[in-house]
Amino acid sequence: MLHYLPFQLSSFAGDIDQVIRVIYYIVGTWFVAAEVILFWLIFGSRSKPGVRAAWLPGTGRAKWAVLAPVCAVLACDLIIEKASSPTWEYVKLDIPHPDVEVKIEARQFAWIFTYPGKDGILGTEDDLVAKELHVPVNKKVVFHLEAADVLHNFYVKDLRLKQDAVPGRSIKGWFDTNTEGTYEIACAEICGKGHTLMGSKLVVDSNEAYQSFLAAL
Ligand SMILES: [Cu+2]
Repeated sequence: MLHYLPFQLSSFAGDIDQVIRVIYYIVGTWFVAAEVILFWLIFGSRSKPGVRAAWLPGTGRAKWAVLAPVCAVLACDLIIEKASSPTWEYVKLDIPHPDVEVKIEARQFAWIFTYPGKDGILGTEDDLVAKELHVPVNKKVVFHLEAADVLHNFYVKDLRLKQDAVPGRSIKGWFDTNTEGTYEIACAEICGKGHTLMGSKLVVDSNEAYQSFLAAL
């Protein structure tokens, strides 16, 4: 099933897939174990002639029937934590120096992308506005994600990037890309009647094509 994971467009996509793999195998093992125990209990505990049901007080050896799974779940949590914390640090805490900076605004039901104009500063009068997100390939893009009305979520599956957009907040994040092409942007938070139509495109351009895109805005 894991080979259905989408293309790895960002430098952190492989790391995130690795975390998904760890969780997949841990949860998969638990699922199989839980079903085996469930059916064993159902069929093993059926009424037998001459055997009366007994009440177990949950002390002595019986308490380990509860404590052992609790300890195992805690151990699995720590394994997932250990596997995911370097990725979390790389993606969420170490925001790199940007090659491109863009403001991403989500509103019912569209995405608006704002680039700095000639002055290179976002939030000034010469800013450039686009309906598609163009970025140059192999560059680091830092975004400032905002929501104009309700909760939205900026989701690009090929980047393995999914970030809530929260009204009243500007959330900073980053990504990079390794292959030119056009990729889907979706809103991953049910935000109203037009939610399913709230899509856009991430276009990863060559450097020249990106400059032409900016010049045409
Ligand atoms: Cu939305």
